[in-house]
Amino acid sequence: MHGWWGKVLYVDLTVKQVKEVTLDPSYYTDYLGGRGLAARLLWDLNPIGVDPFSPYNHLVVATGPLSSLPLPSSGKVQVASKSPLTLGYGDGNLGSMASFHLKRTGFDAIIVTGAFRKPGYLYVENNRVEFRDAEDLWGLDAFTAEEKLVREHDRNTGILLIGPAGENLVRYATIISQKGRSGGRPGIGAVMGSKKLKAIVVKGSLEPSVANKEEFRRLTEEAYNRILRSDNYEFWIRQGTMGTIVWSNQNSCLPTMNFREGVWDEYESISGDLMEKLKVNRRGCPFCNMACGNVILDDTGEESELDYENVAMLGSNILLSDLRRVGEVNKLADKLGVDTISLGNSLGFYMEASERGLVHEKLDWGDYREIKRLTLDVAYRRGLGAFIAEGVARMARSLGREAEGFAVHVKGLEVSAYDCHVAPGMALAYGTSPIGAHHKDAWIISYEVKTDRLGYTRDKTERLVFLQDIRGGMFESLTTCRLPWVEVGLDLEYYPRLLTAVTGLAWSLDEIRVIGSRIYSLIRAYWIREHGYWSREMDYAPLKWFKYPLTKGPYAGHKLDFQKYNEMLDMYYDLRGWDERGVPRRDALRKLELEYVIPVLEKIIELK
Ligand code: PTT
Ligand code: SF4
Repeated sequence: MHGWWGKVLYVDLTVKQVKEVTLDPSYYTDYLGGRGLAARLLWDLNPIGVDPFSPYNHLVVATGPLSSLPLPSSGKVQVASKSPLTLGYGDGNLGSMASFHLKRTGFDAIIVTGAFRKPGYLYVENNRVEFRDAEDLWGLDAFTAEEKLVREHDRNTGILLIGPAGENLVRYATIISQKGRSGGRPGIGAVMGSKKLKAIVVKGSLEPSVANKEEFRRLTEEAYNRILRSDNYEFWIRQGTMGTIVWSNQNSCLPTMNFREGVWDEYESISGDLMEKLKVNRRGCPFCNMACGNVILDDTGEESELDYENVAMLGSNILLSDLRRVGEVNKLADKLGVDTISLGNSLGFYMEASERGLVHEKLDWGDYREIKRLTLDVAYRRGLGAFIAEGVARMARSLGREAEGFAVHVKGLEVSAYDCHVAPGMALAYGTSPIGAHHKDAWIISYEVKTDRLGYTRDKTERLVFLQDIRGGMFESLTTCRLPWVEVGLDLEYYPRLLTAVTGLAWSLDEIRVIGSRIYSLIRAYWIREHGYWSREMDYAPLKWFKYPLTKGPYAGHKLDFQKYNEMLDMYYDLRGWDERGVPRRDALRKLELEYVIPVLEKIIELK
């Protein structure tokens, strides 16, 4: 096969054994790689209902057929497991040299099961695997531990590791790489922590094969040039994702005060324009010619790499109005290995609970000193930090009914940085994202703003399904960065053409969409299997956007309409081939060649 090695590395930490497993070629042609492959492997390998922190939960680190080949922005790697935050399927991706090296080990993925008795790390060099001691790394922050690992091995390795938050099983701990890349929002870092696995260090030297080298070279050269010549390139290079702060404020979707408002009068204090003035460096992922990691010096004079989501969630959402201060909390989150989106949500939720008098220990909006202290306390699960480390859904449940009304999450995963009081399509995107409320599967809000802001239409629902298939299906599985397409308009057709050149098999965008659809239904089946039931309420956007209208900005007085949201959800289910409960229909599963999930689901729920 070209594009895939056809085998994965299976590592059992408990017994310190490894085996090479050859997969049936259909695992690649039907699921591509990255997310698709991970979802299939977790379905196959995880015991039903496994506790995410049990040694029997599997962690999958996967590349795809295009990842880390010399083509635009290909340096991503997927990390996936059963999530300790949502108890459903969870994943994320990182732009990291770990993608480059894993791709060159001769394995398409590393699957980790079991748990070390004492802290350890994995060293994988091509097909050689070492189980190494990590007692001297345990307890160190992710930056310091990575420096030690670089000294131990050489700089030319790929390193994925966790900080203290992962070690202490913070439910939204992530996996970190290269001092500022983070992936696995639904607590995939905590799964590593539960296995006492501090790091995975990979080094690969095999050359992945490409079927049609000449066509591949021609396409990649053309694609790189198109990116450089695009209209938006110059602005993107200056601001990257940080340009979205001003856009969100203008369009009334900048999360403010725990998603109470969509505008903030101090937005300029955290804007991309200000970031440009403070910028000292720019970083990027492997093979990217539109590097977007903008680095400033934070409040303590150290480097902090900023992105829109981090700054909105740790800025406007908790009323912290100074980019250097936001940068400091962002850097702490990276060092500790905690997700900035869930952290900003959890702090914002607690601030609102405090304002309403629902908690004893007070926390004021924008209290920088307390925010810093609590960020550390979350990672070490100290005092109030241990409560906040549980995430919004669990905190709300323990505080009672009133708190559940302002808890901004879907299926337990905290919402990314777009307020949806006036964005029904985006609200549905959060509602139906396959890992809980993440924008990565369908950033439909930009389309919504340009077309029909207030409509609950079939057009938007169709667009949402298309975006999910492409972003959540294709990009997450290929596994490459989607930003060349989203931000500088690289034609989507490049991807099937590149895939054809690499694999030697003929691919069209429509065929890749079918794979996207298959992955969505498989992940839905996985959620149903793990939860043991399903109901459409699981796909509802947060209650807060239906209940409390905006009070500021051009859309003051607006909120989501519950009945119309439900009508859109019905359209969504119809397009996916799912019934009115959100359960895939038997014939839809057959059509997607997912027959193998039918007998499992039938034991849990009646299939229509
Ligand atoms: C992603 C999520 C995002 S998405 C952001 S900023 W964004 C936050 N980044 C965090 C961070 O940083 N540190 C931290 N401690 N927590 C963080 N949580 C948040 O995590 C990221 C870029 C970005 S920046 C985006 S939009 C795009 N996302 C892609 C995606 O999802 N898929 C894909 N195929 N390509 C993408 N390209 C872009 O990648 P999660 P990264 Mg991250 C520091 O992974 O779990 O999906 O959460 O991957 O290498 O840092 O690149 O305005
Ligand atoms: Fe990484 Fe940004 Fe390049 Fe995407 S555009 S590969 S996130 S540097």
